[in-house]
Amino acid sequence: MRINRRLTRHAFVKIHFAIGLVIACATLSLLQTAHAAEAKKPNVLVILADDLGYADIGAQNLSKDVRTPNIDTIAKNGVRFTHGYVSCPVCSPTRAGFLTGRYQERFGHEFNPGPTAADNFGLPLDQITIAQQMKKVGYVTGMVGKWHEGNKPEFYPTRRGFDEFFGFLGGAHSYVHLKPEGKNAIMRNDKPVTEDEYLTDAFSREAVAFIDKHHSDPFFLYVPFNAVHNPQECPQKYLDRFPDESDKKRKYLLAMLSAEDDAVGKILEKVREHKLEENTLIFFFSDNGGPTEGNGSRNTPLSGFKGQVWEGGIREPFMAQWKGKIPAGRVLDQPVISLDIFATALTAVGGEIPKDRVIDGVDIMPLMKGETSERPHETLYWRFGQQWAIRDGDMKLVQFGKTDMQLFDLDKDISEKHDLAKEKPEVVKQMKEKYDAWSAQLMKPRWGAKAKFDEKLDADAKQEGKAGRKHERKAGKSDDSEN
Ligand SMILES: [Ca+2]
Repeated sequence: MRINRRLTRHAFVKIHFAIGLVIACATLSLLQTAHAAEAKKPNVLVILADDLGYADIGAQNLSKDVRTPNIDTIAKNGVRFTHGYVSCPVCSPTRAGFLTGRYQERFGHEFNPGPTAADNFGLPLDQITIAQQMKKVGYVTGMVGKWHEGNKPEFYPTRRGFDEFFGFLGGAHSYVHLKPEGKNAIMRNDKPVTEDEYLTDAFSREAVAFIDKHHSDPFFLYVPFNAVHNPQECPQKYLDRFPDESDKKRKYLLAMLSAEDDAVGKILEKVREHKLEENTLIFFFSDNGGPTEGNGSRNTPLSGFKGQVWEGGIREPFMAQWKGKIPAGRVLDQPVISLDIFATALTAVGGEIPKDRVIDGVDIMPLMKGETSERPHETLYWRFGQQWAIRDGDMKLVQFGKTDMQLFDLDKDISEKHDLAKEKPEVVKQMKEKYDAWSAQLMKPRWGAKAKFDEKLDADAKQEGKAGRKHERKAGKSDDSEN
C-alpha cells in the first residue's frame, strides 16, 4: 500500500510534469508558428530609373548597345510588361501618382515645379502615401534617391511615411559635386551630408546598407535613382565599357546606365544573400520616357519623348519579380500603369487601401501570377496641360496643344503614325466624351511652371498649322529644363 501510494504520488508528479511539458511545447510551437507567419510578410522593393528610354533596357530587345544584365534578371525572374505606362511624361507628377495610387491631377499635382519651385510645391499633405500605409502594418520604410515631391520640411520624405531617407529633394543633381550646401544638398534624413562617392554608387551603397540593417524586419524600400537624368557625368571606368561608341551623348547614357545596372545588381545580390528573394516583391520602371535629344536615350519604336503624351513619353520599361509567386520569364501585353504598384504592394502585405478617396491603381498580382489574363484597365488617361490622351482598349486618342485630335490603333500602329480620326469620327466622339468625364473629376493645377511650355506649344501649333505633327514632336524637345 505504502509503496503503491508512493508510486501513485510519484506518477502523479510525473503526469503533471508531462502535461506541463506538453503545454510548454505547444505554446512554444504556437509562438514559433506565429513568428514564422510574421516572418513571411513579404518585403517590397521599388526601383525607379529617371528619364530612361523605352528601348534602353537589354530585356526590351530593342537596342543592341545597352548593357543591363542585372536589371534584365528582373524580367527573366518575373514579368515584363510591353504596355507598362506611367501617369505623366515628367518626373514629379509620375512619382506623386506612384506614391498615392491616384492620378495625380486629382489633387492638382499636374506639373513639375520647374527650376524655381512655387511656394506651395510638394505632394499635398492630405494625400496618403504607400509608405504611410506600409508603416501602419508594421513595415520599416526607407527611401534612397531623388524625392522631387517638395523642398520644405513638411514635405520631406521623413514626414511622408519614410523612416529613413538618403538622397536629395530636387528634380536633378550632379553626380560628383556632393557638398552639403544649397537647397538641394545630399541629405541623410533631414540633415545635409558630404558624399564622396559617385552618386549612383552611393545610392547603391545606402540601399544595400538598409537591407543589411532591416533584413529580418518586413521592409518597404523605394530606390529612385536619378540616373540616367542629366547632367551627363560618369567615372571613366564606366565610360571605358563602351570604347566603340563615338556619339558622346550616347556613350555617357550607356555608361551611366551601366553604373545604374551595377547598382541594381548589388541591391538584388543583397536580397539574395539574406535569402529574401522568395519573400520580396520587386518592381522596376522609369518615371517617364527618354528625352532623346537631351541625354541620348532611345524610345524606339515609340514616337515622341519625355514631356509628351505620345507613347514615347509615357510607355516605359516596366517589370516585376517575386520568386516562387510570379512565374518566371513571362512577357505580358496587358496595359498596366505605375499607379497599380500602390494597390498591388499594399494588397500583398495585407495593408489597407484607403476607402475615403478614389484609388485609380488596381492589384495586378492576379495578372502577374497568371491567375487571370484579363486587362486590369480597359481605359487609361493622361492630362498634362494642353496635351491629353486616352487609351480605351487598343485605341488611343491624343490632343497635343491646340491642334486637331488624332486617333491611333496601338495594336496595329505602335509608332502612332496613322491617324484614324477622320475615318472613325464616332470613336473620336465617344472617346472624347469619356476623357471629358474623367477630366471633369480633376483639380486645377496647384502650380504652373508649365504655363510657358504651353504657350510655346500654342505658338508652334499656330505657326505650323494642322500639318505640323512632326514639328510638334520636335517642339516638345526634351523637357530637361523642367526636370
Ligand atoms: Ca524623369
